[in-house]
Amino acid sequence: MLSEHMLDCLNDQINLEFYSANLYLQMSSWCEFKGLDGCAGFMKSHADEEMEHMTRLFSYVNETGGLARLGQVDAPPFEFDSVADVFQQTLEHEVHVTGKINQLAKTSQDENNFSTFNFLQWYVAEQHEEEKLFRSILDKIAMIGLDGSGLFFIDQEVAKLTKTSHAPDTGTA
Ligand code: OFO
Repeated sequence: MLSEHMLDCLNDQINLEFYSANLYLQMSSWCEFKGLDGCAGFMKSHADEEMEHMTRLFSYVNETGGLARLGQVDAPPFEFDSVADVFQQTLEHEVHVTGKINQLAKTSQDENNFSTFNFLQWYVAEQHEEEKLFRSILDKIAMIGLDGSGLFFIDQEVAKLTKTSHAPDTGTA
């Protein structure tokens, strides 16, 4: 059973996961437009992951007797200064999402809603992985640089991460 407040917070998070998916899909379009096929594939697969995050929340709300509600989703930005800008904005967005997940966990704890608190632990672990992943990409960009063939090598390195970036398997939800 979810309180009205908990339900509203979970529905807001559903909306935010949709926005994340659209943001990363839009970024994948920008990367492809710039000939960065590795980065485009990576961001597209990350957009798919965000839709899985959304569906996981959507199912949880409905399984718990609540009504999952889909709201209006803001249009994401579509112009970026560079591939470094894409990944910097991605990291900043993930830090923002981590804050929202932490707030959700806090709310569930304050309400003694331990089922929801337990459900949210998957997201807590996922946010740790996502921030780590995007920080590592920014580190690679700083190391390799964007000059000359640097961009080509970054695109290749990011393409490799598409195959190894998995969501954590905590066995919940
Ligand atoms: Fe990239 O994070 Fe969803 O939750």
